[in-house]
Parts: sequence; structure tokens; C-alpha cells
Amino acid sequence: MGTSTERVRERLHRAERPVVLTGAGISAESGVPTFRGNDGLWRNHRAEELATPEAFRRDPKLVWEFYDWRRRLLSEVRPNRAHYALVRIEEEKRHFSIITQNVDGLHSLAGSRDVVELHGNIWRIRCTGCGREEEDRNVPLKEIPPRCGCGGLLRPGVVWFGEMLPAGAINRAYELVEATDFMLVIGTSGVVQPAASFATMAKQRSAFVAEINPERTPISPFMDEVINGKAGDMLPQIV
Ligand code: BJW
Ligand code: ZN
Repeated sequence: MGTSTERVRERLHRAERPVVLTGAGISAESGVPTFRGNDGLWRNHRAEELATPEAFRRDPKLVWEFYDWRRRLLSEVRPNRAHYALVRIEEEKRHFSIITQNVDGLHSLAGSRDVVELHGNIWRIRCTGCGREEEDRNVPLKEIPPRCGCGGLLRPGVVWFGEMLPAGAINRAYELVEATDFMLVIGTSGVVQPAASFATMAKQRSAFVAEINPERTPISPFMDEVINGKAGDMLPQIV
């Protein structure tokens, strides 16, 4: 009975170890472009084509200009109602974690504490020579492409296609997926692995799984409930 929103709210209320998996769609209402939406173009390049080790090898300056542009954009945006609704869940639950594919840091900025960043963080920079990694919040960067003190080329501390996810993050994510009784998937197109398979894994282990997205996705058919709408409108109704 009731609407899908009411059913998800009821399930969340009863859940002991809820987990939320987020994608670019949760930041869309903050003004951050998604990857595969109409806004996922930068100077006629598709974002997905720039987020690869091959693109970086071919043209590190171009790839860094893209990241420099995104860093500037992110330095000017704020978390939205959806990010803040997740902070409220964490305040009420004994166990609650967010697994995010986003590199924008907006969950932490909103105040969420248990955030697993699967694809890294755009404010971290790593040396391709000596491996040194550090936070860098300079906008714009002083030099493009930036270089390390050792002379090596620096790269964004994010995960590109074909690269391994950070071991700590992926291990923690699998632990959470195996233990959860409720998973809510918000704003992801559900095509990038391994994150795209988390909901089906959780469901196989008898968790209740639900999705919030204005569009249907390849993982929608596996959901117990699909909430068709924007995260910033729907999440505050659930929390
Ligand atoms: C709203 C909304 C609103 C809009 N409210 N919603 C198995 C089979 C085939 C291939 C593979 C496989 N396993 C691994 C692979 C390869 C690859 C992969 O998955 N490829 C597929 C595309 C086929 N995966 C990898 O390479 C991963 N590594 C890996 O698996 O290592 C092991 C391995 C290595 C080698 C071989 C095999 C295995 C790494 C993936 C790294 C992804 N990196 C990026 C870039 C990060 C850095 C950066 O930000 O620049 O991560 S790509 C990009 O996609 C980014 C995102 O995190 C990720 C997912 O995108 P997301 O978040 O879903 O965004 P969109 O734009 O796609 O969707 C937005 C959604 O929001 C839409 O649905 C909208 O409707 C919705 N929305 N407004 C709610 N207001
Ligand atoms: Zn170095």
C-alpha cells in the first residue's frame, strides 16, 4: 500500500545497516554536470573520453585543463537538499554509510562522516613518478600540467577507466554491501563497474534495494522500488 516513497521510508525506518550508493545525479542539483547527460561535454569532448589513462598519456595538458575547469566549478558550488538529507539519516542511525562514485567531496562538505570514495577525490593529486599524493585546493592550478618536486608529472587522484579502485575503498564497499539490509541507489546511470553491481549483490543477500532517479537505468529492473524523480525532491520526503 502507499506510494513507493512511503514504502522506501518505512523500510529505511526499520533498516539496521542502511547503505546509500550515489552517483553524479545527486550533485546535479548543485549545478555539477553529470557524465552521461546532455551536459557531459567539455569543449566538444565527452567527459568519459577524458577520464582515461590513454587520454592522459596522449595529452596531459588537455586532461588537466578539463580537471582544472571542474575544480573551479566545484569550488563554487554547495551541497544540495539531497546531500543534507543523507546527513540526517547518519544522525539517526547507529550504522549508516555512503558509498559514492563522485569525486566532488560534496557529501563530506555537507557533513556526512562515513563516506567511501570509490573513484577517488578531485582535490587530491598524485605524482606519476614518485607516487607522492597530497591534497591540493589551488584553483586555478599554478602550472598546467602540474609537476612534482621530483620532476614527475602530477595526475588527479581519481580512478580512470581500466584502473583499479583504491584497495581500502573497494574492500570497505564490499563489506558494507555484504552486511546491509537496505540499499538506496541515487543518481547513477548504473553502467560503470564495479559500483553498478552493488545493488544486485545486496539483493542476492536479501537486502531491500531501491533507486531514486528521474530516468530508468539498466539496474532498475532489479529494484524492489523505483522512485522516479530528482534526488533533491525525493530524498527529503523519505528522511
Ligand atoms: C539524477 C538527477 C537528479 C540526473 N537526481 N538522479 C565488467 C564488464 C565490462 C566492463 C568492465 C567490467 N568491469 C570493469 C569494467 C571496465 C570499466 C567499466 O565499468 N566500463 C563500463 C563503462 C563498461 N570499469 C573500470 O574500469 C573500473 N575499474 C575496474 O573495474 O578495475 C578493475 C578492472 C580493470 C581493468 C579491466 C577490468 C577490471 C574503474 C571505473 C572508473 C570510473 N571513473 C569515472 C571518472 C572518475 C574521475 C572523474 O570524475 O573525472 O567515474 S567515469 C565516470 O562514471 C565517473 C563516475 O563516477 C562514473 C559513474 O557515473 P555516474 O555517477 O553513474 O554518472 P552518469 O552521468 O552516468 O549518470 C548520472 C545519473 O544521474 C543518470 O542516471 C541521471 O538520470 C541521474 N540524474 N539528475 C537524481 N537531480
Ligand atoms: Zn614525485
